[in-house]
Parts: sequence; C-alpha cells; structure tokens
Amino acid sequence: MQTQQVAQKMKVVIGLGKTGLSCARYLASRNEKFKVLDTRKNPPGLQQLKAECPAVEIELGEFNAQTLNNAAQLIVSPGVDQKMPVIQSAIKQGVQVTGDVDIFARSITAPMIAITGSNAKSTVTTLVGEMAKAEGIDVAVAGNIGLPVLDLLQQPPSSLYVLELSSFQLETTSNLGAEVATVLNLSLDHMDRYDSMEDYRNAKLRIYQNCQQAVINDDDLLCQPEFPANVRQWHFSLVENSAAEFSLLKLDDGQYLGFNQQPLMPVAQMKIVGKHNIANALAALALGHAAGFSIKFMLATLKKFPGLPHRCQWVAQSKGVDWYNDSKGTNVGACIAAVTGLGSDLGKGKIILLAGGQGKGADFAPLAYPLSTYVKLVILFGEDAALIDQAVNSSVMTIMVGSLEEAVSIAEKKAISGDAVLLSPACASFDMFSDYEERGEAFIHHVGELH
Ligand code: UMA
Ligand code: ADP
Repeated sequence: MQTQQVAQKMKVVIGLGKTGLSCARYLASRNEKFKVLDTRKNPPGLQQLKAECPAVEIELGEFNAQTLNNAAQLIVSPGVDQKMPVIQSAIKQGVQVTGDVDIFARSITAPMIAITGSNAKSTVTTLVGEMAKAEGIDVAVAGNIGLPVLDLLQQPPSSLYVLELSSFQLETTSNLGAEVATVLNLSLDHMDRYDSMEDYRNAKLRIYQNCQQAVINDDDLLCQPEFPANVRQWHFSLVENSAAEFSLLKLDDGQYLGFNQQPLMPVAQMKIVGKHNIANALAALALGHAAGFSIKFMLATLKKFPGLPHRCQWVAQSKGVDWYNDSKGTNVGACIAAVTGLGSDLGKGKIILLAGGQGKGADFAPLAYPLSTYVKLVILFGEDAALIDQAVNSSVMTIMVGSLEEAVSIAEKKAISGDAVLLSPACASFDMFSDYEERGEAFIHHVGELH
C-alpha cells in the first residue's frame, strides 16, 4: 500500500505587531504549528518572535497566496484589512478567518465588559477598570487600549475583563458574547479603510452580538440598533431630565449626574472636564451598574479620576493663557468634542486650535461650525493641512505652518489673556510622529520651552 504524505495545514498569523506577537505566544503555549506573515520587511516584534518562538516560520513581504490558501486558519491582526484580494481569495476557498479578540472571547469563562465607539473608548475603559478595582474585583483591562487580549491568557485568570475594542478588532469577531457591551458614540473615522459610514458602523455594532446587556447612548441615533428581547438595556443621555436611567439632571444649585431621575453627585465634583466627559461618566456608571458594581464606589472613582494623558490634558498656564494637549483627538468627532467642551467654559476668551496630520480620508466640513463659534485662529500643519484649510477657511481664520514647533510659537504670539491654546489635530500623527503620544510629548516640550 502506498502512503501519501499530505502537508499538515498550519494556522497563519497575519501581521506581526503587538497583536501578532501575542497570537504567536498563545499558539506556541498550546504547542500548535503556525506561520507568521507580515508585509513589512522589518516588522516590529521580529527579534522578539525569533527569541520566543525560534522554530516558527516567518514570511515577510507581499502576502503569498499559496500560504494563505493552504492555511488551516488565518488569524488576522487589526492593522490588516481583510478586504485585501489575497485574503478574500483564501476566504472564497473556504479558509476560516479569526482574530485575537475572537479567540480570547471563546477561551474565557469570566464575564467581559466590551467597549467601543469612535471616541472616548480609552477614557471609559479606564474608568470602568478603576471602578471595578474600587469595588475590590480582580479585573484585567486590555484590548485596543494597548495590551493585546491574548497576553491575558498567559496570566492567572481574572474575575472580570474590561476590553476596549476597535472596529478593526471587531471585524474578526463573531458572537462575541459580552456580559455588557456598548458603542459609546459614532462619527466618521478610518475612512481610508471603510467604504462608507454604514460599513464602519456595521463593524462597530458587532460588539453587541450575543451580549447579555447593552449600554446605549440615547443621544446618538447611530448607536441604537434593534436588540433581541432578552437583552437587558441601560440608557445614558446628556439631555437634561431625560428618561434614560443615567442622565444629566439640572437642579437649582447646578448640574448633577443622575440615576432614575435622582441626583447622584454634582458634576462639579468630577476632575475630568467638558461636556463630553459628563457623557463618559454616565456611560461608565451605566456599564458598572449593569456589571453589578455599587454606586458608592463608582462615584468615589469619578471624584478621583484625573483623566488620561493626551486627552484634553491641561499642560500650562502662562500670561493668562491655558495650554491643552488633546493629541488623542485623532478624528473630526474628537476635535469637535474638545473644542466645544473647552470653548463653552472659556467665557470671553477664544481657542487657538492646532490641527493637522494624516486625515485618514475624513470629511473636515463638520469642523466649520464649531470652529466658527469657539475658535479665533486655526494653525495647521502636516500632510492634510490644506484639506482642513479648504473645509474651514471661510468660517475661521487659518494659517499653515511647517511644524508643530512653529505652530506653538505662533500660537504664543497670537494668544491673549483668557484664551486657550488647544492641540486637537483631528488627524492621525504618523506623517510626522511615531504615534499620538510622541506628538503630545513634543507639544508639551515646545510649550515648556516657551515658558
Ligand atoms: N501592518 C502592515 N503589514 C502587516 C501588518 C500590519 O503594514 O502585515 C501595519 C498596519 O497597517 C498598521 C501597523 O502595521 O499600520 C500596525 O498594525 P498591527 O495590526 O500590527 O497593530 P498592533 O501592533 O498589533 O496593534 C494593534 C492595534 N493597532 C491597530 O489596530 C492599527 C493597537 O491599537 C492596539 O493597541 C493593539 O493592537 C493591542 O490590541 C492602536 C490603534 O491605532 C492604538 N488603534 C486604532 C485606533 O485606536 O484608532 C484602531
Ligand atoms: P478613544 O480611545 O476612542 O480614542 P479617548 O478616551 O482616548 O478615546 O479620547 C480620545 C479623544 O476623543 C479625546 O482626546 C477627546 O478629544 C475625544 N472625546 C472624549 N470623549 C468624547 C465623547 N464622549 N464624544 C466625542 N469625543 C470625545
């Protein structure tokens, strides 16, 4: 009898960033055979992969169709678009696609709180994680916020997982099964990857698949899909005295965070500022309540939470001018929230806005109205400065400059006491910086040099 050698099909990890490395670690820990592919000649994590998994096969450069077509499964990193023809062709041939979050969700037994949205994900995820800690829960916080979820499986199990999930990560999940899920808000982003808002929204809404409870933003119609009858819904809203369980209440002595129309705590007692952060606090309260946290510990957390760096972060005051770093404002919706949130508290002063970078195919026209209301000058830099200029220069004065440093120096000359200078670029940073953090640090450095 003749025996035929059939090559064993291997799982293929596509992309070797943080996620690819965590997938490799996970597969290696289970003694599974796999390959790792990356289009880049020298991807980040390469040396670490070779050190941790010396036997693994690595293919760099353009994806090889044969490798993909012969794979047992493709584990696709968030930075890689499944719509690539070579991946689509493998899918047509029956190769199954998954991602790190999908694998993680199928591996855990503890409940998961899953958080997405165009903006506010990291702030709300961190807040909910802090609330869980205050409650004494053994919680792990991971996902798009930085720690790849599969690295959590290398640690002892937690009692609760709080995950920030991006639309890219959600594309490869099916039936996520979160205990509580939310889409915090939706505004255009990543239009270099999605064909339309509908396409982007559909990726985000996957977070609700098979969830037990949903937290819904009543103020954003796009975040309100139809739910099966068995999903318990919790609502939040900034509309004063609305019917949402978690809402803003206006009393004689000011605004309060409210639950079932009863005041919980004055807004003024929170450290994070701006209207958008009131929405974030209400969302965190709703998520925590759904997960069974006590109101007392959640409020204590809200009183202490200083906010995250690079999100409307106060940097300095000089000659009566406040300087804010909102480098994480990487899309139009975030920039509008920062301008409106700060602008409405400024009194007579105005904002000088520093913006620009890689626009990711965005439409900048929605900036025009809020900028005309709160901003006296926009200083633009980076790859898509001219596109922003075209969209707003009939509503507000603009100047284009060659660097962030120059933008800071001009802002200093133009600002008068009572004004605020805000870096909220409405763009990604990759044309001039390694990431939004480096851009924010550069801003802080230049501001420091001035004063
Ligand atoms: N890339 C290639 N070729 C490849 C694979 C990737 O060129 O073969 C490029 C991608 O286009 C991308 C970059 O490499 O520009 C990184 O992609 P990746 O999938 O390797 O990314 P990771 O290092 O694994 O980081 C990812 C998230 N990055 C992205 O989704 C682009 C990180 O979110 C996340 O913290 C990490 O997983 C852990 O879960 C970052 C991000 O920018 C902060 N997210 C976007 C956002 O917040 O807007 C979605
Ligand atoms: P993400 O993780 O979704 O990028 P972050 O919490 O890091 O969200 O905040 C990013 C930026 O989004 C902030 O710097 C701010 O400009 C803006 N932002 C924060 N909260 C909101 C909100 N509720 N609605 C719209 N924009 C917001």
